[in-house]
Amino acid sequence: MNRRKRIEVCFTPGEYDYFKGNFEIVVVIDVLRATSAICAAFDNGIKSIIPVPTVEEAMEYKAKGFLVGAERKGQIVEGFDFGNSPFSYMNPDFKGKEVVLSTTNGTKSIDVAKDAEMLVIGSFLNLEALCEWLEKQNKNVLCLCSGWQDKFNLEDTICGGAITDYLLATGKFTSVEDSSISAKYLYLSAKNNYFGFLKSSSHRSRLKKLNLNEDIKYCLTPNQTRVIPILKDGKLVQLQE
Ligand code: 3SL
Repeated sequence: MNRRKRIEVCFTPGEYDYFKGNFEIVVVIDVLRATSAICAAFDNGIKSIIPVPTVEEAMEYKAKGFLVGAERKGQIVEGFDFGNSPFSYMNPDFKGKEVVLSTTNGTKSIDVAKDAEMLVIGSFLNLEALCEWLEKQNKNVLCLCSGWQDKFNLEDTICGGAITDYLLATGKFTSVEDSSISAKYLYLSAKNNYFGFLKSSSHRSRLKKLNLNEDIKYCLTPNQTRVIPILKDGKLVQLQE
């Protein structure tokens, strides 16, 4: 008998331990902006990204001569080459390069889940390609939302809900956790206007105050790329099918 696989949503990296070990694939999501920036980077020809959870580790790479980006609370950390805007990767100088990246929540989630059998990067930018690929894998899937400093956030949850909704509709998956069911319903409420739905969300307001409205619009525009970044030996590279 062909049993259905699970698709579940974990709201924050702080809750990951409760889900850990039951899923062969973990999809790390940080819509605003880390995983969107990572997808944009691969779409623009970057070779690899070394994600690091702390600014101290990022500094060590910088001292060794690596090209290093670091963001905290939405801003570029002083002394680093770039931050977390997807637009920074559209610079042709990044093509074919390896970079190091540390962000407030996104690279922390990657670190928390780095021992998963497969860790891939999800965002609205690569939503369709990712869902199609996940459907074909016949594996249990966990969407790990990065949230904000271990608190729930709306944008990652609706992206996890979009993946859940797609996979449940195939009939090959099931969800048993209330987090996954609520993520799906939040997605269904948001899907006709992500930007409007997130109007008063905390991180949208935070980024708006930093004049990053164009970043928000870009990150909330689905299906701009078919790249699927995957973690291999501590580095994010583009999945080759
Ligand atoms: O938390 C993160 O990893 C970042 O994406 C936050 S920000 O959008 O750069 O502020």
